[in-house]
Amino acid sequence: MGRRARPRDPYRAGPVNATIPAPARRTPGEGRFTFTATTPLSADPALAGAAQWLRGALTPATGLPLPEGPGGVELRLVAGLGPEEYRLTATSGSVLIEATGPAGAFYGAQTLRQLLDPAAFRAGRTGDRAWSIPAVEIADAPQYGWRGCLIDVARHFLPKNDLLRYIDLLAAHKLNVLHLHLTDDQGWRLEIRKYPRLTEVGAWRRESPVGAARHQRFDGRPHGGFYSQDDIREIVSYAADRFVTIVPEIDLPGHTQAAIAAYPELGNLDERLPVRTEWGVGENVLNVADATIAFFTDVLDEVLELFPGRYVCVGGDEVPKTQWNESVPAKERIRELGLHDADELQSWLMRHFTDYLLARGRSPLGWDELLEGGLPPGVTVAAWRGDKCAVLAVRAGHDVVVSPFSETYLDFRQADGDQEPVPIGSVTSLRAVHAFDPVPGGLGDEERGRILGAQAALWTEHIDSPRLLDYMAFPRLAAFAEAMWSGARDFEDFLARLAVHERRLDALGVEYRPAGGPHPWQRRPDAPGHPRTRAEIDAQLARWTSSLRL
Ligand code: TNX
Repeated sequence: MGRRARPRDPYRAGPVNATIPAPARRTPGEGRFTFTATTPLSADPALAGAAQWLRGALTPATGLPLPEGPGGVELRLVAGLGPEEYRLTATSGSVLIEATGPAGAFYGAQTLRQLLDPAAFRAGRTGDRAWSIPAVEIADAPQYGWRGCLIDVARHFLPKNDLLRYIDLLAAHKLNVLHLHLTDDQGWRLEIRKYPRLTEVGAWRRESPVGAARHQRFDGRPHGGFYSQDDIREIVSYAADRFVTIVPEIDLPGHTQAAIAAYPELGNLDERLPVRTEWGVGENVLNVADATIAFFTDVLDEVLELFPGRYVCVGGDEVPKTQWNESVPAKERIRELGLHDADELQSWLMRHFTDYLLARGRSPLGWDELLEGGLPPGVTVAAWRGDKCAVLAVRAGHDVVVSPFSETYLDFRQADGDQEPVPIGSVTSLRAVHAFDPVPGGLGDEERGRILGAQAALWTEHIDSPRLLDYMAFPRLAAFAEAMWSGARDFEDFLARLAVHERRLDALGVEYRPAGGPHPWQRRPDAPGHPRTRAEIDAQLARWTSSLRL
C-alpha cells in the first residue's frame, strides 16, 4: 500500500482559506455551492452597485449570466454592521452577503470572487469549467478606515488606462484610498483650465535620468503626459464605484519646478527654468508673493471641483529654504509677519491653503515636514519620516496617516543583491511589509484613535513603466493590504495563500515579483541604483528628525 495522503488541514486547503487579505473570522462549512446558467443574483436597492460590479466582474470570465431574481446569490441589507463590514454565508443551497452599506456589500462581493477559481479574475473565458465555491461563513471588517496607496504619476506618468487598472487592483485588495501625487519638479499632470501652460509646458520634460542621480546618466528621450479634466472625472467616478477615494496632491511650495517652468513668475529667480530632468530634492520653490498664493488658490478651486473627496493633499515636504533665505521679498515677509525663520514662513504660507480648504469643508493633508515650522490647525499629517513624527503630530492634536518610508515605500528594493531592478533605499521585504503595524509604539488608547490608517507609496523616479510598477507593487501590496485590513500575523500562512493569490494576479496580468527574484526581463542592468543598508537609512532618518523634540 502506498503512503496515505495526510488529512487536509481545513484552514490551509483550497481557495476558501486563500483569501487575501485574510478575513477577520472564517468558519468552513460542509459542501459547495455550484453556479449554473440559471443561478440568480439579487440585491437590496441600496446595495445594487455591488451587485452590478459583481455581475460585471464575473460574467465575462465565467459566462454565467447571473440573472436578476430571488434565490442563488443575495446581497441583503442588514442593520448594525460597520460601513465596510460584511458577512458572507455560503451553503450548498445559497450565497448570502449581508451588509449595512454599499461598501461592505462590495467587499463581500470581492471576497466571493476570491472564493471562485482564480480563472474568475480573467477578462474572458478560457474554456468550459464548473464554477463553485466552498461552503463557509465569513464575518469580516477592516481595522483601519484609511487603507491607502500613493502613486506618483508626476515623476513617471501613468497613462489613464493603467491608472484605472490600479484602481481595480487596490479594490481587489480591499484598499480604499488612492493618493495621487499629481505634481512635482519633473512634471505637472493635471489640466487646469485657468492656467493651460501648467500642462502645455509643465507636463513633459526633455529627458530623464537612467538609474540613481549619482550616476549622471540620461536617456535623451522626452517624457510626459497629463490627465484632462474629463479624464479625472472618469477616474474619480470609476474609483467611487469601487469604493476607492482619490486624494489629489498638489505639492506646495517645494517640488514645484514644473509649475515654475510654465509660469516663471511663481519662482524666486529671474531666469527661465526647464521642467526638471534630475531626481532628488530641488532648490527651486515657490515665492511667497500674493500673486503666487492667488494662483494656487485658483488651482485648488479647480481641484475641489474635480475631486469630491474630503481630503486634499497640499504637500509641504522637502522644502529647501535656500532661496527664501536669500530672497529679499521672503525676508521682508518674515519680518513683516514677525516670524522667526523660513520654516515658520512655510507654515504661514501653507496655512493659506489649509485654511482655504477647511473653509470649504475639506480636510487638508500635509507631509510631516510641516511640524518644523508649526503645524497649521486642522491639517491631517502624512507621517513619512517614522514614528517620531507620527507621535509628535498626534500629541499636537492632529489626525495622522502613517507611511513610514523604511517600511511602506515600495520604490525601495525587495531583496538584497544586484538582480533587483534599480535598487534604492534599504530592503523592504515581503515579510517586513506583512508584519507592518501602523500604530507607533508608546501611544495611549485615545492617541491611537488619531491614527487613521496607513498608505504604501509607489514613488516612481525609478519606476518608468506600468510593468515595473507591477513588479514593485506586487506581491508587497497584497501583504500591506492584509496588514491593514485584518492584521493577520502568520507569515507562513500568508505565503500559502499567496501561492493561490499569484494565480489570481496571473489571471489579471499582474507582473509581480516572483519569490525567487526577477525574471531576466524584469532586471535593469542599464539603470544602476544606489542601494543602502537599513543602518544608513535609519541614520538619515535620525538626522532629519533630530531637531524635533518629543
Ligand atoms: C521622499 S515622501 C519624497 C519623494 C520621493 C521619495 C523617494 C516624500 C514626502 N517625499 O519626493 O519620491 O522620497 O523614495
